[in-house]
Amino acid sequence: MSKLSKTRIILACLLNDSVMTTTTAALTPNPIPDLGTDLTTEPCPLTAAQLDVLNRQIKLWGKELGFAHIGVADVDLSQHEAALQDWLDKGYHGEMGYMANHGMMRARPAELHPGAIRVICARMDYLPPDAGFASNLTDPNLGYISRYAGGRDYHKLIRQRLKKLGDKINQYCQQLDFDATDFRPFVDSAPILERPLADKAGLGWTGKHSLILHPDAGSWFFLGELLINLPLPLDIPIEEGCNTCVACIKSCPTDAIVEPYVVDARRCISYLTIELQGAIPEEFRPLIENRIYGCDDCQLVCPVNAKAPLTKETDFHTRTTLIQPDLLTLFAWSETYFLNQTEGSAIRRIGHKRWLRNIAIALGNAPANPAIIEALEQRKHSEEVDDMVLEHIEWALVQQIQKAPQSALSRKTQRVIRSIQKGLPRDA
Ligand code: B12
Ligand code: SF4
Ligand code: SF4
Repeated sequence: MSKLSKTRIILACLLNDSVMTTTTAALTPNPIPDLGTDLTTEPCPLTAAQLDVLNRQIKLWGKELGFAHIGVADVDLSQHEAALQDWLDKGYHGEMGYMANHGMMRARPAELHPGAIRVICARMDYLPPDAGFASNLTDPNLGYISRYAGGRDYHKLIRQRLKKLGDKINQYCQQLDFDATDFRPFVDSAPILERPLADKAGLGWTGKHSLILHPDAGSWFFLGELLINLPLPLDIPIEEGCNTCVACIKSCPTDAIVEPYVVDARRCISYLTIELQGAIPEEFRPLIENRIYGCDDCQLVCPVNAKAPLTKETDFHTRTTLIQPDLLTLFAWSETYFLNQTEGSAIRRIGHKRWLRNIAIALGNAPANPAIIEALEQRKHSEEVDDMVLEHIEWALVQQIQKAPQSALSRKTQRVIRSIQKGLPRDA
């Protein structure tokens, strides 16, 4: 079927939208784009009743596919364009060029995928069992890895599930002799404003930390979307529930939440440890403490997370080597071992050099320890270290040496002691 006739069917469906009876929001038609075409030539074969049944079916299929909540929004994000532009104008995206490259297309799903008139928004929970947040953050000799990243990379998993959902919708429509269903799954990587869409689709409200949260589900979940050309009934946004709380803003280690709902990514530990390619600015290094991949603090202090469910996906459980991991052990990983241990994980994306960079900072922040100094000294001479990593190792060494007690033994004596501990453990 040609793109034009598909568009005609879609627009005819849109006109039919006004007879839907499911939700009040469903009665609000989208503005119809002026495509200069005759909209009446091909009637939409799906009736409002059929779309209503399909809508309920989509939610059941979503559950079967592991999504905890599915909601439907229209594609109009025009009210977010000014906030997005302001965020970009202030440079809050830092080095994330892809955030600015697509202009306002990020707020215009219908431009991203022509013909799309609805967004099926999905939530998948990722909180692993035995998260051990406090014990991990309290011990400065352990690395803290954001809990979304300890298991399998979510991008592929969620996209595959969304594709399956789209295929089911397609099959259903084909049974009704409608073979023009057209959909496209999105998860994170593509330039779409996922949170405002999820907010519209009733998946939760936008918290002051800018994440989506739900009274029954907290915020430990990923979002994914299916852009589609069917005029499904719309869901209704839920009421905002932060009220007077400002816990996330107050607790952010780097003051990255510069005003309610607005995060300056350049200050966010998630950006600094994951997105930033080069050196981490010195002012942030002590504040990062032992967080070596991402940060969860604004979610950890959020009272709404008290009720958050654990993930049902065993793939999101934290891998054994990443549970409360010892910094020195992680720092000793060769590139080959790093690639092997992080196979299929989001952590792999930052590469071994940025991994070492992040761990070097955490080692610099750890209490004075001759073993840390030795490990840093050793790494300095490793072939796997470039100038960027080296600079962080030098910084960490300075921190370690400065923290060593004034009455400390000479470096030579310290080395002798370490040799004794290593070589003569019985007599040490
Ligand atoms: C770039 C990005 C980042 C950047 C920037 C974060 C940011 N707050 O913008 C960095 C690297 C810092 C980051 C960090 C994290 N991210 Co991130 N990130 C994204 C990405 C790719 C784009 C976000 C974006 O467009 N930001 C630009 C701003 C302008 O848009 P926005 O915040 O979405 O929405 C604005 C408007 O809607 C408007 N607005 C909405 N409501 C209201 C209400 C009022 C009153 C006002 C004034 C404004 C307003 O203001 C908002 C803020 O400016 C999305 C995926 C996606 N494609 O959307 C994931 C995404 C937002 N990230 C996610 C996650 C999980 C995280 C982390 C928790 C990861 C971690 N543990 O380290 C942290 C949380 C940090 C935080 N508090 O935001 C999830 C969030 C899931 C959820 N429950 O909401 C997403 C959706 C990925 C996914 N598919 O699941 N992220
Ligand atoms: S993830 Fe951490 S650094 Fe980023 S806004 Fe939340 S608390 Fe602040
Ligand atoms: S910590 Fe408080 S202000 Fe921040 S998102 Fe949670 S409820 Fe809202």
